[in-house]
Formats: sequence, C-alpha cells, structure tokens
Amino acid sequence: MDKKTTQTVKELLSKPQKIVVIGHKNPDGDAIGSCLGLSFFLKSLGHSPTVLMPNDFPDFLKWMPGVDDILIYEKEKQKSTELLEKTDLIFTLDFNSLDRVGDLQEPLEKSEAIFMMIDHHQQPSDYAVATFSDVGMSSTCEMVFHFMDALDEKERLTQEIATNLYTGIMTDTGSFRFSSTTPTTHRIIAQLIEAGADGALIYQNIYDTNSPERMKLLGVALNNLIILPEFKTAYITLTQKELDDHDFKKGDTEGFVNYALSVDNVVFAAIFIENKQENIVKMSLRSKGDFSVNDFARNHYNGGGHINAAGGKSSQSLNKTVNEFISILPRYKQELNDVF
Ligand SMILES: [Mn+2]
Repeated sequence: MDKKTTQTVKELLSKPQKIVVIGHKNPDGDAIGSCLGLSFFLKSLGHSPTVLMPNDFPDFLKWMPGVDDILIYEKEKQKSTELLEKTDLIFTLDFNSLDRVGDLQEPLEKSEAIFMMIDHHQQPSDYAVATFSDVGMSSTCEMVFHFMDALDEKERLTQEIATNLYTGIMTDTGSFRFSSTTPTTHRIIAQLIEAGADGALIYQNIYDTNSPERMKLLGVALNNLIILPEFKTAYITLTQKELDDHDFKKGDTEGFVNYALSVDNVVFAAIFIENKQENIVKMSLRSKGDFSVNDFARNHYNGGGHINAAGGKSSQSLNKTVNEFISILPRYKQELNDVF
C-alpha cells in the first residue's frame, strides 16, 4: 500500500468509526476470510465493524472465526440497508466494481459513507477515497496482512485473524500452487502459522467435507470426460437428470473442470452443465499457459473471467452447445498446440 493511501487510511481510522466490510456476491474463502480478518483487526483498533455479504455462502466456510456475526443482505435487507445508511466507512474487499455485489449495488451507490477498496482483480473502478489494488497479489487476504503491516499494527495479529487470512490465501492460491504464490506469500503464511493458524485443520475444514452424493456425481462427470487430443482439449458434460439423481446442491460441481485440465497434454478444459430451470447450459473453462479462456468465453459464450479461468453460458441445448464448442475448436488449433 503506497504512502499516500496509508496516510489517508490512518486519518480515516484516527477516531472510532462505524464501519461496514463487504465482500462480493457468491463469496468465496478469500472474500469471507479477508472481510472477517479485517473486521477483527478494526475491532481491535476500537472501531465498530460489521461484515455484510450480498448473499449466502457454502457450508464449508461456515466454521470460520466470526462467521456467525455476518449479515447477509438477501436475508436481512431492512437491517442491512439501515446499517449502510448510518455507517461512516465502507470497506469493499475482493472485488473491483460495484456491480459485483448483486442487489446490494443500489444501496451501496446511494450510501454517503467513505469507501475504501482492498482488491487484487484487474481494472478497479474508482469509487473509493482510498484504493489498495494490486493484481500481483495472491489474494485479498494477503493484502489485508499488508494493510495491517502498512499501518504498523502487525502485532495485533490474533489466532482469529490469522485463521481467516490463511483460509483465503489457501483457497485463492489453490493451496499455494498457483503462480500468484510468491516468496512473500509464504513468508506471510509463516507468520499466520506463528499466530496460531492451523493449516492442517483449515485444509480439512475446507476440502474434506464432500457429501457422498457429490463424490458419486464426480464419478459420473469423470465417466463423461471426453478428450480431443488434436486440440489438447478435454470436456465434461452433466445433464440435469444426472444432477437430480445425485441430490445436486449449488457448488457441488465446483472444481470438476480441473480434473479435465489435469489430463496429461490437455491445455484447455471445459465443463458443460445443463440447467433446466434457467433453460441454459452453464460452462466453466480452464486453460494452461497463455491460452486465454477469458477471450474464448467473451467471444463465444457471453462470459469472461481471467486468462486461465472463465465462465460462460449458452441458451442452446446441451447437445447443440457441445457440438458448437467442437466446431469452434479448429479455429484455435494452432494456438492450442503452441501452448508450452
Ligand atoms: Mn480473491
């Protein structure tokens, strides 16, 4: 965090403030961890923070320290709106633009509070009085650590803060394996462990929580895996019936696409999931190296994301969507074969 932003933050926090800390819609480990970690820190400085999320989040995050005090906008609109009306400061964490908070966007835009952003996504909007944005960071949780450090308050690190920040860094780095994981990330992790974060327990709480139905659905997905060696591409399909047969819950297919990408010599992977309720096919796309699934999703599927991870959707049937996908691949043959 640069000197000017640090100075602005120090001034804003120089007297006790009412603060709302907000994460993005469909909050993940980094959004929840950074908001809770920051909130504990702000409380220790004498402020009155509340963590507010646009909507609910998966059960595997519901053990995190402080999680019971999170206010969920979708469930408590009135209370959330009143809170936003009387707050002094709003911290927005792990997102780059106010359209990432769903229905919470309107009350946020109406708010007269002072905004501060901490985030690691590209192209931050400029709504905040103080913006700490760095796309080189592994996670917003790592940035909350830097934020505490910049304010010379690192000694306020508690086990609660450390556990929250560790969780977000672990989940956003794919357990410390993505290229965004730097020596600094590991140095911070070391300090979080020293402050009481239990890495083995955190991993268990997050990843060893599969329902038997989800594991069987993964079996179906892997059985449906198709490899197209010519295009170094692999894809998975799941029909609505297959989901229904396995008591599908939101989030159950999270990460399935990565199995397709883990096949030797595959650099581009997709999963196509039929959604009869919305009458669409949802897809997740993953890639290795410099093949941009962000561009692919933007060009063909009304979506987008990051260079190696993106999403999109199609209003055609599952079969048509897959056939179309296969028909597009020859255009990318050279590019796909040039990866590595
Ligand atoms: Mn993040």
